[in-house]
Amino acid sequence: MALLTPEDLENLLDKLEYNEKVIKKVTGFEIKQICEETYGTFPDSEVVGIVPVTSGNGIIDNFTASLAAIVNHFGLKGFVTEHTDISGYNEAVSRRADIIMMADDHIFIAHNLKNGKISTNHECTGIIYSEIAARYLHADSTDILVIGLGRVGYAGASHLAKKGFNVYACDPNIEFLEKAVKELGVKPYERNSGKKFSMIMEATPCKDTISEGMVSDRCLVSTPGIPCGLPENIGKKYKVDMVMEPLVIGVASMLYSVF
Ligand code: NAD
Ligand code: 2YG
Ligand code: MG
Repeated sequence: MALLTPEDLENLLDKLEYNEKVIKKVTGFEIKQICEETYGTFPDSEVVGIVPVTSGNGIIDNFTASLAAIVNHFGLKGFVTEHTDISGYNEAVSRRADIIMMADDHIFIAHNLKNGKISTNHECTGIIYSEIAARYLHADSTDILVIGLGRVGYAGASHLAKKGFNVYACDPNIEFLEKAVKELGVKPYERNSGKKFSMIMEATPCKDTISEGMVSDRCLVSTPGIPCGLPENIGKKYKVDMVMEPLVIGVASMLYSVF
């Protein structure tokens, strides 16, 4: 799995502000509203304890501090524990956290100790980015393309299929594609089919995954993928609107899913 770098976490709230504007323009909604409607939940002054985790590749500079800033931005009270790992978890509970957030190299979770709900970043990121794509005001049909069917993309495709969208998908991993066809009823996207999309969700760790043949004029690309999968020249030529942000939107989705 590709890990976040401290550079990804620079200027997070500026990137959020830019993406808030794009999301409002292309969907008519704010991120908070989309989260509320998606999960049917609202914040209730929860306290969020954020625990640094040293296992595997260890602490990522600014990761937990960024989470605290995000939690505070959404109107909750977040704190980073002084201790790490199990001691940090114990400290978060002792300091009366309602929700614990913590990540190792494999999984990033939010756990609400009050109601028992637990969420993962990969699933919540898939849900929120696909939900944003699905709300495109100028969509030409209910056809939507999901590029990448790993942990995030599969969750997105699953969410869209449940919402009744006509989901097309591609992934060079044939097993992943076959699994999504069988379990979710998605249609494999054929490169030479000539089919273009007004809504695209991209969830890969690769560049240039979006080709000219996929995009219709003024389409929306909603992508958590790092680095960006949309080549700049294609974005310009087809006046593509793009939602792409490294952490905040997915974390907002995790929080609302456990309220
Ligand atoms: P993953 O490794 O589980 O899945 C990635 C999938 O993309 C794989 O199945 C791979 O075969 C597929 N893929 C690679 N090249 C492709 C191509 N050209 N066309 C179609 N599919 C292709 O990764 P993941 O956990 O699902 O994460 C996906 C991306 O999202 C990563 O870059 C990750 O860092 C990022 N991410 C971002 C956020 C955020 O908040 N922005 C949150 C979680 C993950
Ligand atoms: O506590 C710490 O500082 C570290 N143990 C955090 C490790 C997080 C690793 N995970 C990732 O980098 C991401 N793939 C998940 C974060 C999603 C947002 N892009
Ligand atoms: Mg995000």
